[in-house]
Amino acid sequence: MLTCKEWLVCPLSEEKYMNQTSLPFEFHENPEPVAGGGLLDRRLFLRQGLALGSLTFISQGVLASEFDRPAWVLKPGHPFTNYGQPSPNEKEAIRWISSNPAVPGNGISWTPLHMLAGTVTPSGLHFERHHNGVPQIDPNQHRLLIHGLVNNPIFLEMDKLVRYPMVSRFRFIECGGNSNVGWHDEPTQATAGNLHGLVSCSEWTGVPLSIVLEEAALQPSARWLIAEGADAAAMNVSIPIEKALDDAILAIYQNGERIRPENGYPLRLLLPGWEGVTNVKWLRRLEAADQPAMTRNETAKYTELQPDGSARQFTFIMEAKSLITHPSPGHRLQGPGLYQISGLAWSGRGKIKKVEISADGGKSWAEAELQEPVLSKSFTRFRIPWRWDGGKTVMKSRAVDESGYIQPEREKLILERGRNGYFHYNAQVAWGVDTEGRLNHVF
Ligand SMILES: Nc1nc2c(c(=O)[nH]1)N[C@H]1C(S)=C(S)[C@@H](COP(=O)(O)O)O[C@H]1N2
Ligand SMILES: [Mo]
Repeated sequence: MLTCKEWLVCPLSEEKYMNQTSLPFEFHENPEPVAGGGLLDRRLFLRQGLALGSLTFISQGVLASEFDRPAWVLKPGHPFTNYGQPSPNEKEAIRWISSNPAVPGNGISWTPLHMLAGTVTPSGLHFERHHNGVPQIDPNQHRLLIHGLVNNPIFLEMDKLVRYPMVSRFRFIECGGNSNVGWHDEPTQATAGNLHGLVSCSEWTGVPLSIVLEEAALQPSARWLIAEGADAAAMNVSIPIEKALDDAILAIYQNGERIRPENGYPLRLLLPGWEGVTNVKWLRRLEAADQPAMTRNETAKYTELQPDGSARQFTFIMEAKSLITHPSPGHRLQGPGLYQISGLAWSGRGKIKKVEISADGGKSWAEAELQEPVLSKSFTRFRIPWRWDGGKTVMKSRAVDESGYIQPEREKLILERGRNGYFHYNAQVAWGVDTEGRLNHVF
């Protein structure tokens, strides 16, 4: 549920952005909206931001003598530490944990997407899904076994694996169950992170799986790889050989440092763009087989009952999605004025091509600015300026990826998949704005 605290969001200084009459833009004072509800040209901030580079943002009229020196200027600071921590003033930017009290190692934690900016998820805030706790693995004893339908079975220690050539990729990981409250009848009221934060984006570094598989020499009948983790759940899933040979990575580093224990230390399988469960953590075994193993997580779980009674199975790709993170539920707009709408888009099929925003409940749309670089199967940050008139409205976003796939309306998704769903909810998300500047989740 909504945390009691509200994060106040003040309108941007209109005069700083708008009234620079000496600036060479076609709009100075009141840029024309480009869509209903007060959406403005997506390049507004960019262009004026550039030209404003030389302007000072310190309020005029403050005298140096009134500018008291704060306490921390008057005495030496703290000594430094071996490993940095976030500022103690940022205690609210934490993961929200939901675990089974009977089995505390089984549960999830959400990334606080509504508290973060940019595109990289700090490692300590990467979402988590554990089936049986976080194993404490001694990397010197950890081994990866590659066996089954291979001509050269391989037994790899970590110190051998790190001698293979590596690659680095910014890639998101999203649980197939992310956003599943979207299937409910009524919109759940919670923050954007607590509704949609089973997705995170890191820079992963490791060895392309194809290199190691080449060494193992797959037999022609090998069509699947059964991947197994070294946790007490011994979680395992079946992966088509095509994906393993395409862009799968034996990931060793996350955002520059060794993967965090929670995210698979010392070795995890990364299958870019594919549902979280296939990204096996604490990877210890890859068995080449001619058919899938039909494990729990590809039969009882992570399958989807369709309206006609059949089940979708092996629905690996996470389809395009977008989410307005700012402003979002929990944030409170402080009166009418100019705001920046910002959020994240991602697609398991490749790059995000376009994100459109509506500030009038879907009647009209305007294209948001995409922050460079736009990377494949990675978070893309979008932004658009918006002048809120103080009235009640609904804002939404929709993503289009490079395959041409358009993030569906909720009604369309439900029409296609029925109401028995739990996984793969990727419909457009709508936030209602009330006249008090509060945001809430609406369908
Ligand atoms: N060994 C093992 N791998 C696992 C899991 C697990 O419980 N054990 N959970 C899976 C699921 S369901 C998801 S969504 C992702 C979550 O990865 P994260 O905890 O790094 O975010 O890991 C997958 N890999
Ligand atoms: Mo998951």
